[in-house]
Formats: sequence, C-alpha cells, structure tokens
Amino acid sequence: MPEACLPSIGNTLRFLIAEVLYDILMKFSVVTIFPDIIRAYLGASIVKRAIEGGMLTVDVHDVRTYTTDKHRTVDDYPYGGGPGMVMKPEPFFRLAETLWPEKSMRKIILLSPQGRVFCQETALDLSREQKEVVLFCGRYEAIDERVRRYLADDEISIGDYILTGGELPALVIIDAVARLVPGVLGDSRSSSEDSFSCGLLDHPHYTRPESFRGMMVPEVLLSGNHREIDKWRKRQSLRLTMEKRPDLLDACSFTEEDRKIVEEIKEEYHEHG
Ligand code: 9D3
Repeated sequence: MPEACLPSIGNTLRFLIAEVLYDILMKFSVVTIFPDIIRAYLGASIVKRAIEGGMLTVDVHDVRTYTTDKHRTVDDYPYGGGPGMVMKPEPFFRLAETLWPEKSMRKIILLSPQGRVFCQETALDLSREQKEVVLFCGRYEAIDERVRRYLADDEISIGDYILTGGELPALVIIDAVARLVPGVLGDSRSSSEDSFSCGLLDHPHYTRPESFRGMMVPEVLLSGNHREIDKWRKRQSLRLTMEKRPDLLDACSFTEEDRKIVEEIKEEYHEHG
C-alpha cells in the first residue's frame, strides 16, 4: 500500500466530505526514490496543518516498490553511452497503471530542467486542477524519454539552476499550491492580497519598538491615518519594484493614481540622482 501523510480519519471518507461540502480538494501524489525527503518536510511544515485540516492530501509513492527484479533496479546505463545513469521506464509505467487505471484520474507532471518554468500563475492553475496531480521526481542524469513522451501530461522546472533531483521542486510546487487552496491558510488573506498588489514587491514592515538603537519607524505608520498609510505602502511597493524588479512592472495594470505616483518617484530620482 502507498504510504500517505494523513491523519487518522480515513482518506476516502475525508475526500468525500471535503468534496461534498466544499467542492474543492487538492490531491497530490509524489513519485520518488527518496520518499523520506518528502515525508520529512511535509511532516514538519505548515503544509502539515493543511493536510490535517483535510483540504489537501499528499500521497508518497516509492518507485522501487514497482520494480520486479531481485535488486529492485531503478536505473541503467544510457544507450549511446555517456556519463551518468538513466531511470528505467518500467517502474513508472507500472506504478501509473496500478494507481490510476484511467488516464482521466490523474495529471502526471514530470519535474525536469527542460520543463516550462513554474510561477505563481502555474500554482493558481494547479490549485484549480480537478484531477489528482502526480509529481514524478527524477534522480541521476535523466528519466527514460518514453516516460516524458507517453506517460507525462506536462513537464515543469522550478528555475534555471541545477539541482540533484526533482524532490525539492515537488515540495516547492506543493507548498506554493497549498497556500492557494481555500481554507489552508485559515483566512482569505492570500487572494485579496494578490489582487490588490498585482504582482508588485511588498512594502517594508515594522513592529515594536518604535525606536530601536536610534533606528526609527516611519512617522506615517504611527499616525493612525489609514488613508495616508495605504498611500505610503503603495508608494513604497512601487518604488521598490522600480528599483529592484522593473521586469515585474510590465505585467502590472496601473490605475491613474498609480501612474501619478510612478511619475513622482521618477522625478525624485532626477532631483537626487
Ligand atoms: C548535465 C545535464 N544536466 C541538465 C542540465 C542533467 C541534469 C541535471 C539535474 C539532470 C537532472 C537534474 C536534476 N534536476 C531535476 O530533476 C529538476 C530540476 C532542476 O535541476 N532545476 C530546476 N527545476 C528542476 S525540476 C527537476
């Protein structure tokens, strides 16, 4: 049986309750030769609370369970030669056909450096996915190409840097999607936050004390004037984004008010160099 990171109430029952009551439930399955990496993280993170709350389920499947030889071989030498090993196709096909006899039950995502690059929009799309989302983690040099061509439905990378396998990318994706599943964060902050900031960088934050080693909290935040506070935060967001991540501004739709603030900030730059 596949082991799952689940509380004691039956999986099927909770799935049913969640689906009937909320019409939403996110189910992931991670396929890996290092199931402990996935379990260790999920058992210790905020995602654990989402799983216990019943809105999210993560099953972990060990590729080795689906081998048939005595040594439980998951890799072999590459045809054509070259360095490194290639993950064999058979265990992946066996696993998929055993766990999801119908293609319509799952969406298999192959995690690989060749995939389309994961971003917030990908996370949103996945959070709305009706099928079970299956994440295939590779190790070694590659997974046999036939897994990508004939089994996977999609291929995702988390960015242009080289990791040792797909396990961290799987956890990154689960983490990003989990906080978008309604009820997971315990409030509706995320969605409202996302809509109002339209992908700008966050403004600076302060907490007590008001004066720390002579470093002061900006006056406006102490004023209690919430219109002024909102204006200050918006201005800081715009200024920081212009300075550090101007690429993000392209995707932003500005209000007239925003445009005025942007012009003001630009003028400040001209004045002060
Ligand atoms: C020398 C050729 N390498 C490709 C750049 C081979 C290779 C490197 C790293 C093959 C696999 C891996 C392991 N990485 C992943 O499986 C992976 C990954 C990543 O390395 N970066 C960003 N996203 C991902 S998703 C899966």
